[in-house]
Amino acid sequence: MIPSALILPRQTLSAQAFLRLSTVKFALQPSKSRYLSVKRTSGQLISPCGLQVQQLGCYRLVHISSGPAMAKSKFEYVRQFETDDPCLPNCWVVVRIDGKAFHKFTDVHHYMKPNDERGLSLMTRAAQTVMSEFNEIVLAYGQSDEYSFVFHKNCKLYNRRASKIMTNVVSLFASSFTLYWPRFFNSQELQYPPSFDGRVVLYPSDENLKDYLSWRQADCHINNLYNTCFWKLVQEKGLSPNRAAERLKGTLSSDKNELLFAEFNINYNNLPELYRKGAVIIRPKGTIDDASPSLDKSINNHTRGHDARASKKPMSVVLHTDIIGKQFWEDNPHILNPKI
Ligand SMILES: Nc1nc2c(ncn2[C@@H]2O[C@H](COP(=O)(O)OP(=O)(O)O)[C@@H](O)[C@H]2O)c(=O)[nH]1
Ligand SMILES: [Mg+2]
Repeated sequence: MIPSALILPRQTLSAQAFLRLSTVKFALQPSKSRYLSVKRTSGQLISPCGLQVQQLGCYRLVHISSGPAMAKSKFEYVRQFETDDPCLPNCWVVVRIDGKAFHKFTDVHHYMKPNDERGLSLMTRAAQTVMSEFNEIVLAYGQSDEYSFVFHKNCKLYNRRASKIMTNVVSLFASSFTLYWPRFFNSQELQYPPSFDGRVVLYPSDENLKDYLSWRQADCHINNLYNTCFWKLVQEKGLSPNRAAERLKGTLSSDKNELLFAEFNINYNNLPELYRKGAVIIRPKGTIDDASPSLDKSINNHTRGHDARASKKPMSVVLHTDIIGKQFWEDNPHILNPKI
């Protein structure tokens, strides 16, 4: 009969001893307890054969190795339900995060309308934290309550597992947003924890990627022009929100530009570029990690991130510039091709 536990006298075990019990491997370390007691794992037969004794001492069980021969519990099969979600090779990986119900969050926290410089700068600070954690990000673009992070098309981060990449980005972004809140809002307290959704989108060509970024910047422009007119009508002309919306219904960009100029003496093109163009974060040439594995597997993630964030190196540059035209890409060819 096989005992459910083996009680071994202390003198029989050693510092380097490995007790091989059937397919289960136990590593032993010194212990103050008098005996080593090895319990039977469920369903596994334990036999004391293979016990190697090199040195006298007293040891306790500290670790069950997880090598290929490791014993499996009867529950192990549930791992088969986990699915892998690798990003297609050779595609740009874009992670976009977006604030959850930020119409309410910005109201509760008294954001300036239509743009709050503190809120937008806080978003960029959180995005910079994400960029300093992941060197594989070649560019980030943000506007309103969203940020897009572009990972190099050859990046090997987390074996390109989409959910692993995306959840790491979104959770670090959210925690950084919360951490840095007081720096931007001073004594105005955070009323509740903000959250963000995240998604991964793959773009197979440079053109597709540029068009994606152009789409987000065009969205920034369209919304900002509309919101600037809307809030001017409400705040300075005293229109109700419904009336202001009526007034702007069906208008073209040129109509809105004209409205701002004629009624408020505002030249839209003179408004801050942060509001009109959003924020583009890029890295200085030579600092993009385009293909190498994201980290030495032996180094723990936290150490890596901590080091990167603690570093004083200028890891990123924030621009408020046009990324729709060719000029930006001609001026910064290293973004798409770090080898240049
Ligand atoms: N007042 C103000 N509101 C902002 C600012 N940035 C973003 N928002 C709000 O955040 C919303 C973001 O849009 P969207 O993600 O579609 O809406 P959500 O589902 O409520 O997060 C905008 O509609 C605004 O209400 C800002 O700088 N100032
Ligand atoms: Mg949102």
